[in-house]
Amino acid sequence: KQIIFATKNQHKMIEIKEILSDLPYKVVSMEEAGIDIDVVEDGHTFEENAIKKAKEIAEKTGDIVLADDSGLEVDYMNGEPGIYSARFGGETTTYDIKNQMILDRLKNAKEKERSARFVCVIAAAFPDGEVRHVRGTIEGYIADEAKGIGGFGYDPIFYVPEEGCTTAEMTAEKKNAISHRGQALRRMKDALKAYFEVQP
Ligand code: ITT
Repeated sequence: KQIIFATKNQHKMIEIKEILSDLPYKVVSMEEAGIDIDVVEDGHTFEENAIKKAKEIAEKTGDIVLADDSGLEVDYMNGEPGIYSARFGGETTTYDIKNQMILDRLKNAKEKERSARFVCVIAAAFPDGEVRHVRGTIEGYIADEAKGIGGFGYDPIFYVPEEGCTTAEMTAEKKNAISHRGQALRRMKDALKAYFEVQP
């Protein structure tokens, strides 16, 4: 049996495969499954978007499909970029520039005002029409400057006080152990196991 993960983001896919490596099912990307479907992300919440991505691909393929909708909420920016994290500053703008845009917006923000979080919602759509979703978050602060070369996206500016570094300065193992995506996927693993117990 295989599970399709409905993402076109290669960085997410690497983290997902690592975190789900102990599942007794093969997790394949859309590319590996030979599927090229664009889902319009027009929901108003991470949940709506994740469920939409998973359901549309599941309806077209008949497989069990997981999807990830995630983003960075910056309190000083009233929760932006949030669900628009991928589109923030323009779809083709590099993350060096997007990260600098956020640092610039916060240049007058005091330390306490720099709080932020990564959010990840994972949705699962099953062939019988059942849909499940789970959420994971990690709290942190927007750093004073970009640091680190690990991870992707906004990782160089996301500072985790407990670790004393940004998520881009952590090993992949460390990030997966504490991240929004790691937490959400471990919750989803439990939901999948429960589903397979009644649906062998
Ligand atoms: P798919 O929809 O194909 O999965 P996407 O990149 O468009 O790929 P999203 O719409 O969920 O996915 O956008 C999530 C964005 O949030 C992502 O592009 C990053 O900019 C940011 N993001 C999410 N998780 C992150 C992480 O672990 N580290 C850094 N940035 C992250």
